[in-house]
Amino acid sequence: MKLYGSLTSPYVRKVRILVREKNLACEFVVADAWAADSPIPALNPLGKVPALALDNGDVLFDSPVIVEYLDSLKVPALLTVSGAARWEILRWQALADGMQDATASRLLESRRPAEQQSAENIRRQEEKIARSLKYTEDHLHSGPWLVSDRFTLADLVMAVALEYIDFRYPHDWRSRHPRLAPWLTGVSARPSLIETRPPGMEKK
Ligand SMILES: N[C@@H](CCC(=O)N[C@@H](CS)C(=O)NCC(=O)O)C(=O)O
Repeated sequence: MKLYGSLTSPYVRKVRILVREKNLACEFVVADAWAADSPIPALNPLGKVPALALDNGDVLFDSPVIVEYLDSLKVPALLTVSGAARWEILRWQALADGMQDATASRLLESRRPAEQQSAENIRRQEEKIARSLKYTEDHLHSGPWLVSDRFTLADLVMAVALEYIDFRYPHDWRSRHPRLAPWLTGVSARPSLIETRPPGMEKK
């Protein structure tokens, strides 16, 4: 298997962490979705990373699809649990992906020429992020994990989303969410997170 993606994409990082946590044999191919000669549109018509090329020639894309496939290959399952926990994990993934979508939208808007920027769009994205941070703080349990009594995809995706906010929208969310900050410190100490941190992303 080959995983195509950039070093800075949080969606790609999610998959890389899962590969590392499950010790799967998967080559990582660095590819820039935005480059004129990018191999990505030939793999994914949406032109986005991550894309996972399987050994049989098939290609999977969209990180939730890829993590579900990879998780099914080998125990321990980080997602493929049954019952209420499964829906909780998938909801955390939807929230984390949405936080990344909002952070990326805000970044792209702020990089447009000043006269073309929409302050309204930036404000809307920042509100989504603020509400999601509060939701996460409000739904933390007393233990170290978001769902069940062990590390799951929920912890993985939320840690990636929070570190992406620190990377692309640095602001003091920690003082407003005093339980979330130590929670992230605990999860982000895992080797899988340390090894996949993008160049230039400092650990808080
Ligand atoms: N829903 C997709 C989002 C992937 C995504 O937005 N990737 C970005 C990189 S962070 C990308 O490839 N953007 C290129 C483009 O939009 O043309 C997923 O979860 O895989």
